Amino acid sequence: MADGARMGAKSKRILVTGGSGLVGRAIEQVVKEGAGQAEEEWIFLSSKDADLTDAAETKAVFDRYQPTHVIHLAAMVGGLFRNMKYNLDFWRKNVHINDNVLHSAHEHGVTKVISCLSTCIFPDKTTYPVDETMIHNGPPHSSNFGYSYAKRMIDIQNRAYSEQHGRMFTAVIPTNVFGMHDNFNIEDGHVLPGLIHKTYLAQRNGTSLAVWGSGNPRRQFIFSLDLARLFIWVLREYKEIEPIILSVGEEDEVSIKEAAESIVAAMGFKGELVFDTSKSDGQYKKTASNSKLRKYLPDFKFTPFSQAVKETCDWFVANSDQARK
Ligand code: NAP
Ligand code: GFB
Repeated sequence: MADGARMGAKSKRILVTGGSGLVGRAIEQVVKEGAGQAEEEWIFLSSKDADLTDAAETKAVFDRYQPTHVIHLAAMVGGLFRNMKYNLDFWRKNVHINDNVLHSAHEHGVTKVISCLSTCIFPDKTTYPVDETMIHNGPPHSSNFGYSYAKRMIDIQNRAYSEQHGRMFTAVIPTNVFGMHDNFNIEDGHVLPGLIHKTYLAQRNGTSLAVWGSGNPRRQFIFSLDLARLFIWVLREYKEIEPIILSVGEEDEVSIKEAAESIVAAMGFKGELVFDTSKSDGQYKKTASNSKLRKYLPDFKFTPFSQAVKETCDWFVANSDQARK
């Protein structure tokens, strides 16, 4: 179909790659709750629709939907321990996915693409807080160099598509995300879903809760529904090629120990917390500044951390059978 002019098609067709994941499901929820607009058609993809590491399958899904806008979330994703095991896979899969999606978007004349970096990709040796100008200022932490370099290449590609073809391809840099529909797998997932799952099992089995590492590292956590609302704003209002950090403030940074205690309170766990220091701490901190975001959205309200943790814990307990784990 020339230029995607399908009979009765809405004027804006927004393709969300990685739409079945933590962030994608949050965007789907806020769109359903009214954040969408009449002229918009939203399409949420999973890997069943196309393996985006494959160029032909990527082209086919773009041919099928003829998107005008793309929110590009699809990636090989994982917590510290999965990254430490599979740095090569994180590099290769994500480089292929990103090149296929961005090039298909270019070839299909997509108006705007928003891709996803992460605050864990910043230089390991750096001053704090990190900001958007510092992405390429030095090597990332050794634990996730594969993922980090693959993500950094998105920023390079965005600049190249802008310079050579005038494309509006940009990116956001979320901090650690958590919420409903996360990956609660204890080995491969991130810290909050991992601790929620472990607390659930400790409660059921009457055992202690093993927090990995010292509990001293520090993180800024953003609730997936807040990130989703910010994604919708970026889609509509953000016009820079340069990426923008989407994170709670520096003052909202908590230690892993404090995060574990929030989960314990939310789950009503009465057992013992044990810190397994034989496990890696990973990056001690990656404190990011959200001052660029605040210049645009000074009044945006983040969900209080304890409330977001409680909502996530309640969701997991109610959906533990079908949750990813
Ligand atoms: P997630 O829950 O693991 O979801 C990943 C999504 O990507 C799923 O929809 C998955 O499809 C899809 N996907 C994976 N490999 C694919 C492939 N080969 N072809 C097509 N689709 C594929 O991840 P998430 O936490 O929502 O992350 C979304 C984005 O945010 C990622 O780009 C990630 O790097 C970024 N990010 C996440 C965090 C965080 O803390 N979670 C922090 C910063 C940035 P299936 O469901 O079919 O597997
Ligand atoms: O979310 P997480 O796995 O990844 O957090 P990062 C790891 C930190 O939490 C380490 C501690 O300090 C761990 O010792 N921790 C304590 C646990 N208990 C647990 C647990 O049960 N599970 C896990 N996973 N950690 C990732 C990057 O870094 O951040 C990824 O490697 C990605 O590439 C992600 O960008 C957002 O925050 O350390």
